[in-house]
Amino acid sequence: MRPDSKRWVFVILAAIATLVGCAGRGKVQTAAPMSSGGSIITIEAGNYKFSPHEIRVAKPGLLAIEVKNVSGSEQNFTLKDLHGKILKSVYPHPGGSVIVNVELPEPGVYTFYCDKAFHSSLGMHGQIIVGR
Ligand SMILES: [Cu+2]
Repeated sequence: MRPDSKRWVFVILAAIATLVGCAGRGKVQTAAPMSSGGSIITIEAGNYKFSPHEIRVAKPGLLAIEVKNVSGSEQNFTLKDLHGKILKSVYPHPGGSVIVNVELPEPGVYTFYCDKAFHSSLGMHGQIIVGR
């Protein structure tokens, strides 16, 4: 396959993944690769949910996350490593956003949630799936 057609296969697969993701309770999105080598994604913190709630990252490395608070109240974004240790915890104000730069050193499922009382149990949580 020519490099060009490989690229199109990827774009089409990504589009299908996005469509399938939209059918669920939330959104699944793949982090965009940056020329510097890491990946970037924007996560919206709404009322008791994160969107996307599932993020796919192609491989281990730096992930830049913009956490946008689109709700009318205070929210939190806490990210844990594969062993349950907190990597980052930030509080974007209503209408504001915070950039979180985090190193995800190995493949696996990293979980995130909002630490405000009851928010996580009401659905305000998600995961970042890092591939090999
Ligand atoms: Cu919250």
